[in-house]
Amino acid sequence: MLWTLFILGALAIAINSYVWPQLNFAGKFRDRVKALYAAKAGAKLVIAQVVQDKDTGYDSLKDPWYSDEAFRDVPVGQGPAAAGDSSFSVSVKDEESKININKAKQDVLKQVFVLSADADESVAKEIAASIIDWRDADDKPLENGAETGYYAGQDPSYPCKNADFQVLGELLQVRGMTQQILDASKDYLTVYGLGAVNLNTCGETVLRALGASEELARKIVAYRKGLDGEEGTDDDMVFDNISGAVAALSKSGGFSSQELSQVAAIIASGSMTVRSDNFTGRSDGRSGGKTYGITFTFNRNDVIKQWRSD
Ligand SMILES: [Ca+2]
Ligand SMILES: [Ca+2]
Repeated sequence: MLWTLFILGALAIAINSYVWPQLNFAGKFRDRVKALYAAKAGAKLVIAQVVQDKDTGYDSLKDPWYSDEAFRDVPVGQGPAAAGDSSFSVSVKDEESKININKAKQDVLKQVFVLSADADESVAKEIAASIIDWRDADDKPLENGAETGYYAGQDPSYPCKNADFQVLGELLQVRGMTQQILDASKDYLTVYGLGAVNLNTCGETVLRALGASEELARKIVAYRKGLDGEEGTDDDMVFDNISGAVAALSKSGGFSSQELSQVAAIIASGSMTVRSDNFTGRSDGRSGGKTYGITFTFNRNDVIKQWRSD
């Protein structure tokens, strides 16, 4: 009898010290898995929203992938077991709102680093020329640029890639680039797309890097927002055709002839479009105290180009 009590007592201690933490761990693991599936559900929703968006020949922030507010903090699952249990929040941005480092001209690249990272003119020039050298096939350095001849002298040494950038992180291998400049500029840069920037979606910094004055960039974004001053709402002004953009701005009456010719020059250089084909989404799943985040890039044809969880 005494022995039985002793054994039961020992069992209770064992359950407390060993089994209970395991159960708790299992609960945390379960929450983590639920958060993962919530994040995946969010990502699928973002991709479906973009892929199903009817091809109108142009893309803008008025499109549902940007303007649909139902996209924020969506609870997952139905019924009492799942209600309020896990949720996700998502966002998406088109890559054509940014400058493509595989396609952009040298002066555009230089301007991005000056404007976004406050880089010295000479440093920005060095990085811009070295980006062109990094991606071009030849081994002849541009003025201020760098090819294998330069990188061979580094410690450790490495060859110049002489091919397109696969990820923005590769920029850290380019002459003159620093982590600080990359951090400050990366939101304006991309490695995806044909190279033309979408006039409907790009921000002021990108417009300025393409050659617009500070005032003109501000005015274009303000024009796009419409009277309510907000992007992604019904009264937004949308460019449905890049060749009609100057006429549309002119009709609004808010732009000087000098500003209109600035826009015309940027368009004539071939660096602007009204379309977006590549998108980067972010989905954060939550369950219990656990979170799970996914960043993913995909195109209109449902091709996943990058998928990363943190
Ligand atoms: Ca080269
Ligand atoms: Ca608006």
